[in-house]
Amino acid sequence: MGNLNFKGQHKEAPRVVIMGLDSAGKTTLLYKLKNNQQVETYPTVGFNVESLEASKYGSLTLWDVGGQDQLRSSWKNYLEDTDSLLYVLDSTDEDRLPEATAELENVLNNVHMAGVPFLVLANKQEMPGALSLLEIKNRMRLDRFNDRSWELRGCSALTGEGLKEVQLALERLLKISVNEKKKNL
Ligand SMILES: Nc1nc2c(ncn2[C@@H]2O[C@H](COP(=O)(O)OP(=O)(O)OP(=O)(O)O)[C@@H](O)[C@H]2O)c(=O)[nH]1
Ligand SMILES: [Mg+2]
Repeated sequence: MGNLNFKGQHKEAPRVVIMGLDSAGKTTLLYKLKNNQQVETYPTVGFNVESLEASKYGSLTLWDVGGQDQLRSSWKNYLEDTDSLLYVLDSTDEDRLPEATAELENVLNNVHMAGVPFLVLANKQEMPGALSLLEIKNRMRLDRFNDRSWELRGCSALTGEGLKEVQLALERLLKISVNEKKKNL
């Protein structure tokens, strides 16, 4: 029967885009969430898309978009109708945190992203030297984005640590997003 929306009409699965710099761990995360499997990844050229049976919404559609520098100009093509953004960081890549922050700002400033909730995933937390959540929150100045709902979670896409909480946080944000859409109809 598929998903029904609040009016009982057929509704597409909520759409979540996964973005972040190259090598942040987006594709690893996607397949760990989907199959609980560790996969060998290659830098993504284009995108991967998977549906995830995860929530009371039935299924989610997850878009994992390649993060290499020359691919980032195409990110804007994935943002229309997005219900939530998963923004993945390599917590050990301190040098590129400013670049990751600037790219997040770009995405959030896109016209299609107004008010869209987002979840920052501080990935690779199992690695020695990973930045703490507090450091990440402060350095990225995430409080600037308090005009919308956002959350910050730590995880390891490699070991699966923290992914249950990631899924719960995503569901909370999707609930907010879907309720906002209802209000605006
Ligand atoms: N230690 C550690 N390594 C990870 C983790 N997640 C991903 N990796 C590794 O990081 C590298 C890059 O992972 P990908 O999932 O391909 O990164 P990506 O964000 O999809 O990269 P692009 O497709 O180029 O944008 C791989 O060697 C992964 O095994 C993690 O949580 N911990
Ligand atoms: Mg990838």
